[in-house]
Amino acid sequence: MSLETLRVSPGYEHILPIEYQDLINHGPYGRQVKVSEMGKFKEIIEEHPMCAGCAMSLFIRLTMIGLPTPEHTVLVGTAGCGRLSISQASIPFIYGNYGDTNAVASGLKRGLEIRFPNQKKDVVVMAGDGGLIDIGFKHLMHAWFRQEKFTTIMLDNEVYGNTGGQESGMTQKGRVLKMAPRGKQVDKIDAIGLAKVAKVDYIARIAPTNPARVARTVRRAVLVAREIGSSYIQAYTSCNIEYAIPTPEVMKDAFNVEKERYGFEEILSDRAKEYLNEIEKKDKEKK
Ligand SMILES: Cc1ncc(C[n+]2csc(CCOP(=O)(O)OP(=O)(O)O)c2C)c(N)n1
Ligand code: SF4
Repeated sequence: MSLETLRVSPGYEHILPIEYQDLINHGPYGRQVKVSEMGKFKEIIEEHPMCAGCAMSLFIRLTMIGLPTPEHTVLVGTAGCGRLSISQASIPFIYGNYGDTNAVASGLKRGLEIRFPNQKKDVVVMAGDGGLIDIGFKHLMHAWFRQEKFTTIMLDNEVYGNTGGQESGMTQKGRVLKMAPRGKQVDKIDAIGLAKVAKVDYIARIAPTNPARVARTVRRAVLVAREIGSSYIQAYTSCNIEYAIPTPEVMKDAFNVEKERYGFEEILSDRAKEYLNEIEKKDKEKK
């Protein structure tokens, strides 16, 4: 997809739905939108079938705002709750088999580089903790070791939400779930630590408590993956159903978890730091 393929051809305006025209004329394609402007532009994702109040759906919505060039982005997802909304976005979406996302994204990014030598295309994987750290573990790690240039976002709700509450490698030790009635026997996997071992160029841990920070983190991760190497965001996105969090308490839970054990952390390689400094300096000069 590109801006040119999205634009309405002259003379066809009257037959295209107003929703589409709105997206092209007042959406985030071709310009960087801000979280503070939410409600004033047409969003890339507006409707989805995820549970009401789900923090994961909020995080995904903010991710769409952070993408630096949505018109040149391809999203890769898989089975799990997140794909229910990611597949509704006005961005090409590829459904990898459960566990295969990071192998699919590796090939996709390489293919796009050959097909579009003059236009950078961003590839972003968004998948659950089960999809990435359990069944997708080998593809996740190998893509990192190969320094593949795409972004992986783990929607870490610390459970298999979509299939009714099995424990994942990211579930905390001791947590009792519908399908882990004895409580998890082993520790949560240190995926951030694994990313460090694999020398991932940009690593962030985040909870959806600060919308502008989510968008900025996504932007930085995608920019690093565009030019430098792999990037990884691990996002706490609670499952109100499986953890029985009443909908009005979802944000309170996010703040508590952030304070206790999910504080914002950003780890950059020297080359990623240098690259982002340059871009952000230019952005400031433009303002
Ligand atoms: C190869 C394969 N194995 C198992 C499944 C069944 N399955 C669908 S979603 C899911 C769990 C999703 O959990 P997670 O990846 O953590 O995402 P969440 O739903 O919690 O967001 C499983 C096991 C599948 N679709 N494909
Ligand atoms: S089951 Fe949990 S993670 Fe899935 S949509 Fe519902 S609240 Fe969100």
